[in-house]
Amino acid sequence: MRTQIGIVGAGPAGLLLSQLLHLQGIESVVLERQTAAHVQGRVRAGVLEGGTVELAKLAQCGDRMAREGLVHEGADFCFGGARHRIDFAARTGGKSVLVYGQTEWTRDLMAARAARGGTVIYEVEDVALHDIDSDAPRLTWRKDGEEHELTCDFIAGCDGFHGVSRNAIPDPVQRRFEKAFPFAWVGLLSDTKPVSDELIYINHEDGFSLCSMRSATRSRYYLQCPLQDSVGDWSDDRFWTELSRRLPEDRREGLETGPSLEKIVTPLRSFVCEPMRHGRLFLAGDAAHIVPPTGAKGLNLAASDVRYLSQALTGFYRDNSTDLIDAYSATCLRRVWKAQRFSHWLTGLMHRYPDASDFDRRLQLAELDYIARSSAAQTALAENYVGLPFE
Ligand code: FAS
Ligand code: PHB
Repeated sequence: MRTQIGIVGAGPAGLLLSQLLHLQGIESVVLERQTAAHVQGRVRAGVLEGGTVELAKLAQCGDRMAREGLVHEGADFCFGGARHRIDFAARTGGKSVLVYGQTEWTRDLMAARAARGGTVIYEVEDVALHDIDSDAPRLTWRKDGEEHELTCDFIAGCDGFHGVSRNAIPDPVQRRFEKAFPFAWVGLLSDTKPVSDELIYINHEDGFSLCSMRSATRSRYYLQCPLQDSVGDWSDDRFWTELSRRLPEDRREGLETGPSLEKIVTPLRSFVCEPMRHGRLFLAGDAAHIVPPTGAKGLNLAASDVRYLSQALTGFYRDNSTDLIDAYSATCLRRVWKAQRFSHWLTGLMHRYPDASDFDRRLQLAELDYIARSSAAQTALAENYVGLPFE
């Protein structure tokens, strides 16, 4: 097989890149190891920055998102039993975020690629990258017992944290920066009315909680839990009881409980691979970086990488220019590290650290109290939450 761009991974990054390139007349082939149903069934992100929503429109896969997504102009931050709403729109000149599940957007992206005859090959095995230092890189894989090969001009590694692409960057070149957090999140999805119209971030004596949603009838909740916990440790009853305890008193009454549709325990980690480009290989999304989900940046970072990469590849084919290609890694990493900074800061602000001293706890509460009373502090939080401007 021959194409212009070989893409590994059919998650949001790989599908969005394939769609944006197609609209510029650039061919791609996407290789995915799971089934389409498996990819679509993964419940992950829920909050999209305005820049991500704009990119979805540009990719002609944002119609349902615009119809069904929930515009949120603020969120509540709770500590010491009190609720403080931060008005994102007032602090950022009218910017907001859109609540729209990653599963829904993945469905829209899959439909858009299928409608335009995109080549997405599911259930492939043993994808391998070859000759990424040459101008004729190759991908090989196995499917239904048969060996396959794709020659292309460039490879986009969009295969997530556990993919193979990152490892194609040789060790002396590749630098990894990582930090593991001493706690995890247990997440629950339920067809129950959300406890509030907007998200609630809670710093409670017994740990962080987050009240989010996917629609007016589907809720998404998270509780901080010990790293060693597993889903089996968290019955629905235990989850609802603990969530209710951590809610501010005036919200407890309105908590609607019900059977979980899905439960996960996910550890929190920060990770960055530098550079995000080596030869004819570009990394985008979770293949290059992971942020703790506290700041809702993971999916949005994947979208911003793809924005830069699609612009760079378009510049190569349309203007025969390598300027944006050569700048890709540095441009992405400036945005990635700012998102890492915000996610790390918000995680530190909202979680209970097992080894925190009483002094640390007082500092945390003092910073929360400062944010609750300072328009400058609220503006800093809001401008990061809604998404920093693109370069
Ligand atoms: P993805 O991991 O989504 O997609 C990579 C694709 O590559 C997958 O489909 C995988 O099957 C495929 N692949 C992997 N190896 C392959 C191989 N060798 N060959 C072929 N295909 C291969 N972000 C938020 O903003 N908010 C959240 O609340 C949030 N919650 C999360 C919860 C969990 C449990 C996880 C794991 C992530 C969460 N994220 C969250 C982050 C998440 O949304 C990612 O940022 C987003 O999925 C990134 O998209 P991709 O880069 O496309 O990677
Ligand atoms: C979610 O709805 O899954 C979500 C929302 C905001 C976050 C993290 C996760 O900060």
